[in-house]
Amino acid sequence: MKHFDTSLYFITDSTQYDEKEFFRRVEQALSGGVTILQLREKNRTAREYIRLAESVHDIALRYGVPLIIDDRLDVAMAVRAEGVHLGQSDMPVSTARSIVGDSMIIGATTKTVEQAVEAENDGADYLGVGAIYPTTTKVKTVLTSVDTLKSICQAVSIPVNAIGGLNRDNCHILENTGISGICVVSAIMKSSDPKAAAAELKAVSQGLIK
Ligand code: TZP
Ligand code: MG
Repeated sequence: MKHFDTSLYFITDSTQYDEKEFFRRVEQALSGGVTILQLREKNRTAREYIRLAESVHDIALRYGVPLIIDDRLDVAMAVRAEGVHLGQSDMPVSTARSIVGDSMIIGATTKTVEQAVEAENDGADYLGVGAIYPTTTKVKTVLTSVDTLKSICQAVSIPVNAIGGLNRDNCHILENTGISGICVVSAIMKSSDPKAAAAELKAVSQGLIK
């Protein structure tokens, strides 16, 4: 059994910052209490993705926080990241699991109970469910209702995280859904104080999951 805590799952977006500022923000977020970190890069070559992932992994390791690579198992394996996150158009969870065995955390994006149950059966370790609210982050997604989120939490035994437009002021609708944590991009990435934002969101999330 792999041990990881999804209560405050921070997903990066490097598009608006130079590298120095990006790393500074990631480090600030980690020092504020992020419990799991995802590097999410949509417009990088494999070579660029690996180079960036190596640096981010070095930072995450200093904080003892697992690094998850979005979309790309090859990149995750290349940098010995702790995990990979797979969407419905990425490599199937079962394929990834057969390649890496038990060693790696595999997360999956699911929007229906059927997808969630399939991902769990295929070997996913956690699920991301959303978007709960409209998001300003560049992503192809549709809204997922809180009722569906709740049904997914009831249908699977692995941790389920809510995602999409979440911030400290609007998470209350996630109360009593059964989530294990929240995933955020903008609420930390675009904050003027990523460390304080992470600390606040962690307190909010911990209040929700009890
Ligand atoms: N998947 C569903 S919504 C989303 C992803 C990757 C983006 C969430 O970003 P933000 O800025 O926290 O709304
Ligand atoms: Mg993906």
